[in-house]
Amino acid sequence: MTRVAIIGAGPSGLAMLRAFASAAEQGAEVPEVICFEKQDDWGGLWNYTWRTGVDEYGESVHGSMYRYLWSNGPKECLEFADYSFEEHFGKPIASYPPREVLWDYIKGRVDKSGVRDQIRFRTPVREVVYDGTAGDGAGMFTVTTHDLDAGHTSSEKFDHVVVASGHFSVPNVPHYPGFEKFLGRILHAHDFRDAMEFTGRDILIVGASYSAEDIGSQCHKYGANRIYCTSRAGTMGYDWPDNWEELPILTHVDGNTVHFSDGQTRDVHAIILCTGYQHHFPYLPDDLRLETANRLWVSGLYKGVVWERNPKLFYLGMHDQYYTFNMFDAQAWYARDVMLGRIELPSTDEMAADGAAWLEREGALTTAYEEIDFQGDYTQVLVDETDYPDFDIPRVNQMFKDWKGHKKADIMGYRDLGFTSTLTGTMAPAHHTPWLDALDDSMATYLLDEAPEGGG
Ligand code: FAD
Ligand code: NA7
Repeated sequence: MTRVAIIGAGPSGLAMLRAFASAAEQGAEVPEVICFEKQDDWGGLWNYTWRTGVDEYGESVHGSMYRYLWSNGPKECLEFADYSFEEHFGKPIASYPPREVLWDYIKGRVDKSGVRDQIRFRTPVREVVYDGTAGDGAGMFTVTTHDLDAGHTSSEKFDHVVVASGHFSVPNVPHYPGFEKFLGRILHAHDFRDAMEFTGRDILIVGASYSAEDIGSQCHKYGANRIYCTSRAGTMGYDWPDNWEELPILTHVDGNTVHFSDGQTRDVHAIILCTGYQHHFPYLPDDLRLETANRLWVSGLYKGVVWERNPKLFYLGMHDQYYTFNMFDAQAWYARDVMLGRIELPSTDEMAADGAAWLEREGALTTAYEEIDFQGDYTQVLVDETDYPDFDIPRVNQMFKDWKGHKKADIMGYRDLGFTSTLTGTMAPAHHTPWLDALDDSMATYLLDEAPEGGG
């Protein structure tokens, strides 16, 4: 029997399990599928951990999410096309749920599919080796894993490997002169856990993307005194609260004083490096390893999924993301259909030419709206080639564009607005408490119909 190894049980790996389960439900003969997950539960980044650094086994901590994290995009843009939020929660909910709510939703679909026993938890993959000639189709992968409970490693053969280990976990940590003598705390966003640590403090945030924006917003919400943002690329351009200031890139640090390229200085208690992440696959050899920056098109992957140099290997979730869960699903459905022989791959040259065309289009993108359309078009291609339920991608593109506009209009208030599900047609109700006042991010409080006594 054909055997498939999936590396990681986050949203991408779970999409792969769900794709095979869906085919099996429809009577298809599916391979034996085993998913290896280094953490002790599923959900990937959505499975919050308080730990930083290394875990109880000495493994690097995967989690980059923090307490009080709320979705930074509308849930209607990521809804699984085969499992609506309304089906999961039994009622309509607001558009920007906190992390625990989204984790529950992710778990709900795979619980229902009965795939948990296909996952080996606390089992990091240590090495993947292909024993044939790349591209000959005859070889097998040897996957070596470490059972952390039993404390031993073992190797198994697989026909296919699906890499779904994420790419927002291993931090990109730049150095600026004077960091080594800074008189406060320097941390990367990956290790940020609780904004209350910075209540009353003056902080510097380095970077100008999602983490900078959201960690800064969290710190403001939980009472940071002053928030300074510094970046190479220019300002984020939002209408920030009065205690927030955007500055040019820092040049160096002297004691607690940060110096910026225009000669200004500010004194801070802490520096949070929101400087992005690395695609990092220490278990893969050179010939199988994807190397890329965080971008909307990734070279070397046909349809963004198939490793062109050895099409028995697949990657999921490797692009920079507007679309998330539903795009991972479409990718998983595509990878499944290649593995099941339902999709025949073209020649290596044709795959490369297809990728080159996407890369060229990506290179010409100049606005966020164009980027959204680009990723929507890409997702549509995968949906069209598989039986993943068709969902209204032009509407989702429009929701992303509206979301951009809402943020521009009110960066602290955009989460209070709602969107209509493309699956159910239901307009999301307003949450009982505006995001800026909602200090309790628990699922229990979030799902209440009215604000609890004392505030939500
Ligand atoms: P991950 O969620 O990273 O899962 C990868 C899994 O692989 C993990 O469980 C990990 O333990 C496992 N793994 C890693 N290495 C190994 C190994 N060697 N062996 C075995 N298992 C391994 N997206 C949104 O849609 N909305 C949001 O609001 C949002 N907020 C975000 C906030 C933060 C701070 C971050 C970092 C990301 C956010 N994202 C958000 C994007 C996020 O990347 C996706 O939602 C999603 O988690 C990606 O799923 P994944 O399965 O590809 O990767
Ligand atoms: P991103 O989106 O990859 O952004 C990384 C940011 O870090 C970006 O603004 C970069 O600016 C900046 N950066 C990178 N290196 C440096 C150095 N050396 N100095 C200054 N600034 C630097 O990562 P995020 O963490 O924001 O978002 C990733 C995911 O997490 C996302 O899905 C969110 O939902 C949460 P640049 O443009 O390179 O100058």
